Amino acid sequence: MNRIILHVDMDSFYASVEQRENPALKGLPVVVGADPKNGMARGVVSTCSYEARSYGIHSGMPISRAFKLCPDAVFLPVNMKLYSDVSLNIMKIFRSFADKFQQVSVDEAYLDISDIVHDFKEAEALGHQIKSLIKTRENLTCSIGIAPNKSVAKIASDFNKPEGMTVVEPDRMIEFLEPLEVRKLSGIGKKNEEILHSFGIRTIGQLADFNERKLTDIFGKWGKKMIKLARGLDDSEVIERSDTKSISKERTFSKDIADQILLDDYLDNIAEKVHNELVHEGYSFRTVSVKVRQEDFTTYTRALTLDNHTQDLGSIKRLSRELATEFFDGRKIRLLGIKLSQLSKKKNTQTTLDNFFS
Ligand code: TTP
Ligand code: MG
Repeated sequence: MNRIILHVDMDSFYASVEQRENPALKGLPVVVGADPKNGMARGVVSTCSYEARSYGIHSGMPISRAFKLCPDAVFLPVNMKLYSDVSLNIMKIFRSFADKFQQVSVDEAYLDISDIVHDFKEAEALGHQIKSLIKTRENLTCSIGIAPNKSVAKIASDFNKPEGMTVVEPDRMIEFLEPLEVRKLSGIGKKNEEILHSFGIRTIGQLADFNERKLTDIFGKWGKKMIKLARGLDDSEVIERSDTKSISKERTFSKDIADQILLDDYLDNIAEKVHNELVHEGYSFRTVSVKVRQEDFTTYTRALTLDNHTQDLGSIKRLSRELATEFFDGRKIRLLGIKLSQLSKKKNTQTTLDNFFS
């Protein structure tokens, strides 16, 4: 069956967030990265606004070089906490459009929308919806690529940046890929590009037509894969890596609490909040962790892992009480938190206790 894959990537992400936070920076060359120290510093450029790109500045370039190219640019330090918060928000928006969702970096994700739209025309309409939601909710712009597979969708989202929307239907895929530079294929970096150039291969079309045996002699297994990608063949699936994802909530009390009944109540309340988010995002969990911070700021965590995934609120309440009880002994507590991890999209309601660790 033909798939429809959407790849979305935010435009000049860190720099756009900075411009959003401080509208006076809109339209200016903004460079996010190391402090240039008047051109004497060593660090690199993390990213820059499109205005700064017109001076030749780009990600990974020494900050001293960026300073030479445009000394009047606005140079800002990396504010990772801010970008991570925005990243969480935009990922939530992307995720709300498809069950099959895969975040690939702080600002990009794949959505398998094969079961959600009938054809590429509808897919494009969905792409516009995503863009407009990102604009109205987060006041940011993104670029979208839609294609029959992940590899081509990613190339397509980059094709017309910023604020791009490129749809590559199956019958136009080869025509789309052929003239592009080999570097556009994911996995082909500077080194591989140089090797390919030395064999006279500059475009994806030339790579697609190259002798497969020769390419495997040069690159091994990767050569085979490279040719497949150049021919527009990629059957890799959009899979959410839920193993790294977790859902957590915590509460710092305005006054430290020692009363066990009150602490139990607060813990139940936090359990309800994490449970709400768990259900809202359609996950089940296996591991519950509890975080307890005492009045002197010493912080403890305890965790329990179940045999099977579950979505059950009663289990979250019971297990978190079990884990926290050793701290509810009259000592004053500043903060309580619950984290659910080992998440899965599957729903299973068994709650057998498997192992206990702290
Ligand atoms: P990218 O999506 O590669 O770049 P971008 O969003 O800034 O610009 P565009 O997509 O419009 O071309 O990376 C996302 C963020 O990751 C970027 O804003 C900053 C960070 N990043 C680095 O810190 N170092 C790097 O070398 C790169 C490429 C990105
Ligand atoms: Mg980006």
